[in-house]
Amino acid sequence: MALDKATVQKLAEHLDQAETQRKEVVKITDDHPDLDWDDAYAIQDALRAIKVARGTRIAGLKMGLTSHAKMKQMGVVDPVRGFLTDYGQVADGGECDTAGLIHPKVEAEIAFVTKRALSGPGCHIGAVLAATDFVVPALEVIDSRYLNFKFDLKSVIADNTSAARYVVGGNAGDAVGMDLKNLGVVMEKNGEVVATASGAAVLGHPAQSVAMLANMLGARGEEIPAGTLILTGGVTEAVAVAKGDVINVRYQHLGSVSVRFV
Ligand code: OOG
Ligand code: MG
Repeated sequence: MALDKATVQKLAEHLDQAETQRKEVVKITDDHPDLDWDDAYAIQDALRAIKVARGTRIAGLKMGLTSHAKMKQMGVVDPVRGFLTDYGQVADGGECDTAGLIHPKVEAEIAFVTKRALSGPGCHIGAVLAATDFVVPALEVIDSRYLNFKFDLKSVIADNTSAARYVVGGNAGDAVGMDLKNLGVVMEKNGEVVATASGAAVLGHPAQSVAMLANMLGARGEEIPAGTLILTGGVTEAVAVAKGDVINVRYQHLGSVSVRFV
């Protein structure tokens, strides 16, 4: 760790305020260039603790930057992990209020729900499939707290990987019987197709993203508990949205998920 505890806490409060007051801030590595990976996750942990102390419940976990489309779009090369909140949840077919967001973008994601705990190191696709209760279609609304959505990997980890809102569809599928690599995904914005992909876009197989999460947590002596919802990361580039836009994502075998921005 390059930062002391007080600085970690101060940066977490700074990012929490950027979110709650809906104001963009410069990426934190500008002022703290030697911030390391442990610092970045320590700030995310402190951010989580601030929210939990305020009454927020953690509703799941997420992986981000797991597809080449996303890595290329953001100019980074490694996946990252974050957490989902109760207040981030938007009902399928519901409205997402842009008044609470800075510059939202939407990602189509395949989500897993575990029925058994998963731990690493050594977690692999086989272990993930065996521990999965079901997969569900989802979409994530990301909203970086950083100016113009520009950041480096450490800054975005501290900012809880741009997590803001998410929608989970109710058409659950069996992870074992389904060809998740070839699962087609079509994203439509206001009725027009804006992005297409298949499940393999996420690390070759979306279950690999869950395995990577278990291994990342395992390195800290933590695990993915049973009953956890996990967003595995956008299969396509994120699409910018504004008030009035409607996003509908169609998933082969899993139905569709939609949201209207108001
Ligand atoms: C970071 C979060 C990426 C995903 O699904 O790839 C993410 C960002 O691009 O702002 O959630
Ligand atoms: Mg995402």
